[in-house]
Amino acid sequence: MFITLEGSEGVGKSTLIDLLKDYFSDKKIDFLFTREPGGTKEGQAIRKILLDKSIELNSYSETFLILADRYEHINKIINPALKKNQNILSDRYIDSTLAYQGAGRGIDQKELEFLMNLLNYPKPDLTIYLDLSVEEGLNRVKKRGKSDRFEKEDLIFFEKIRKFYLKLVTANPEKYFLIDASKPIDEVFDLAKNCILSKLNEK
Ligand code: Z5A
Repeated sequence: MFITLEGSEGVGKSTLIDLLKDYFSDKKIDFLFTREPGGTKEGQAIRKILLDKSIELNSYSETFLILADRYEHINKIINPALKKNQNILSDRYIDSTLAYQGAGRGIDQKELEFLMNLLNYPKPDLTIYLDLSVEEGLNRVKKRGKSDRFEKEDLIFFEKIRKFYLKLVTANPEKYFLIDASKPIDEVFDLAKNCILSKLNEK
């Protein structure tokens, strides 16, 4: 089972993943948790460049770095895990590229799809999307302190990203599970956990 988690800044993905890790480990259900960018050693080096506020990147250079990270991730982590029939949950995946580089940076969606198809990537069985107003997400991130290269973007950038995600999720209800991330974290966790368990039972 291949699950991905998506959403804009500060929606609570990392917080939710920590709770899911504890839950599945307690229940002795094997789950591999990984993330993009930075799911591999090579990806961690790429992640440093991507998040470094002092580095100016053209939108295409940013995209190529994201795709290099993903290629490493697919070949070194995701495909081997799927081959072993392991459950895997990735914090961000292809939809992040369509949302951030496509809707956010303005790269044509067809171009992005062409580039991503070169990666021959496995498709997720389920994507959980955490939805939150841009203002609330950025406020949460601000409280946490220090921002990265993406978080210094303006409100309009993140509004475009959220609008894109919502369009994608509404158009494909069979693939996506939307959670209102303004709910208390224990409710968000229950909704995500129950959705994953029912998907696991289906398989
Ligand atoms: N990126 C891209 O552009 N294209 C791509 O294809 C990919 C990625 C794959 C990765 O950075 C960046 O890469 C990302 C997009 C870009 N943009 N940025 N920035 P990252 O992994 O460091 O950042 P992130 O994925 O956006 O995660 P984040 O900023 O760390 O947010 P989060 O993990 O969703 O939130 P959190 O840390 O769990 O929570 C934030 C705060 O809110 C924290 O203080 C929590 O205690 C609090 N919180 C969490 N849940 C709740 C609830 N339910 N209520 C109240 N407070 C809460």
